[in-house]
Amino acid sequence: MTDNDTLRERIAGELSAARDRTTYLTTVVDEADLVRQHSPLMSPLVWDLAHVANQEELWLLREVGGLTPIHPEIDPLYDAFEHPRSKRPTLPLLAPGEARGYGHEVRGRVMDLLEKTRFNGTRLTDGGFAFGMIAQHEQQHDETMLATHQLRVGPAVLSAPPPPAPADAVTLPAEVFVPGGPFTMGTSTEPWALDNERPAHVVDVPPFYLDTTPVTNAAYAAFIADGGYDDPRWWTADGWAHRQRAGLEAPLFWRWEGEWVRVSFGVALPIIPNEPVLHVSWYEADAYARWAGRRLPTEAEWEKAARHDPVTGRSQRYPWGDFDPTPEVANLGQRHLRPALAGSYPLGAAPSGARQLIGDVWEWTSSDFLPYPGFTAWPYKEYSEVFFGPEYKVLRGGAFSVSPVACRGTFRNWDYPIRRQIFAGFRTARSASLETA
Ligand code: AVJ
Ligand code: FE
Repeated sequence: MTDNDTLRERIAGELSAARDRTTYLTTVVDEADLVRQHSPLMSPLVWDLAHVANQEELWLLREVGGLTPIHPEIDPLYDAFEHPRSKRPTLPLLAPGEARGYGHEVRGRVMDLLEKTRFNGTRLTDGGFAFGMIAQHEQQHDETMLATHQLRVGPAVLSAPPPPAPADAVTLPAEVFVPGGPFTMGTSTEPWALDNERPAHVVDVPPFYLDTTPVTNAAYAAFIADGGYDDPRWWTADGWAHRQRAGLEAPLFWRWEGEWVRVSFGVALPIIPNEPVLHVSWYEADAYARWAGRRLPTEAEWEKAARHDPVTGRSQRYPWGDFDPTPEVANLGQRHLRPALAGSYPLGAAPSGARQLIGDVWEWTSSDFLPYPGFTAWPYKEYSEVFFGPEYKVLRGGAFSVSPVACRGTFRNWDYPIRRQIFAGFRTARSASLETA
């Protein structure tokens, strides 16, 4: 087999894995549920269904293949910048059957195109970039659709086996030490990395300590029990104003019934104490960290803890090394529908000793979403560039909800600091040198 054939097989596998997940998430509910808006924060599922097909047509059939548009008249309906999510149910969207048919038609032509494509010569096809981007895009929407499922009210329709139990978590230290000094952040070589992860550049990071695992439900419940939501000392001014206005008292999907109960995909159960906390906003994560006498890690600290190998001085692709994620090292890909207990995945530990940096829960960092030095928008400004600025905070590491194809040591996610429907948790840090504390 040539390298081209190997890449072609990998692409075909990633595209069909994405479509399998899309199909699952959109066939476990009935048609009424597909067109209904489950939350003003989310699109109807049927919008995501046609949007992924439309992006696939735009980038692969039209841009790479030079083919004539199939349905140019629907492009504006599925342009995320033309219509906010809250308005999408009022649009003349394709019906579920039509959306599925459109996706099927596009995919059939993409498979023909894939057979003919050589992966060099143009920047879009080099290393299969555009195909990788489209597989990632569909998987990102599969994660968005999973968030819609979590917001949906009604009988449970999703199921998955529980994550594996941790082998040795009780003996773990609470925090790990990351020595100061330069490390390489971002990438110039990862073929399917998106524009905001580029280019690789050296960042000098002072020494710091980082929680070995994400913050747990039990630790977070202690913050609540200590009056953390009623004490403005722990909150930034914006965070406190938001806490007051939105009436925040606990993570989203938690309710008090003499004990804390969490609703997960339609099933209400008491919180699992040692499970990483989920569905907290940046404001809540930041307040918890201050209450704990700590702070959120910066994005550079997070990536250094996750990738820097102090022995070789180089940055690995992942905490565990350079090989792609497997079920033994990280909880990814909706294989389980909840985070694994804190301290799980010893084989996925970073050189720093930190666990679960990849998978389980997205981790809020203290950093604004900004371009790296030398950034250029590619292949379109609306993926990253239009979001750069202080309104968005960076999340790292992916969660159980995201596919490995859309999650790397360099992958950057971002959202507003008030958002909680995403699969976000966090861990805390402290500076090692007093000057920078
Ligand atoms: C990277 C998750 C913030 O969902 O807004 C999907 C991904 N971009 N379609 C988003 C994305 C275009 C993006 N996030
Ligand atoms: Fe999209």
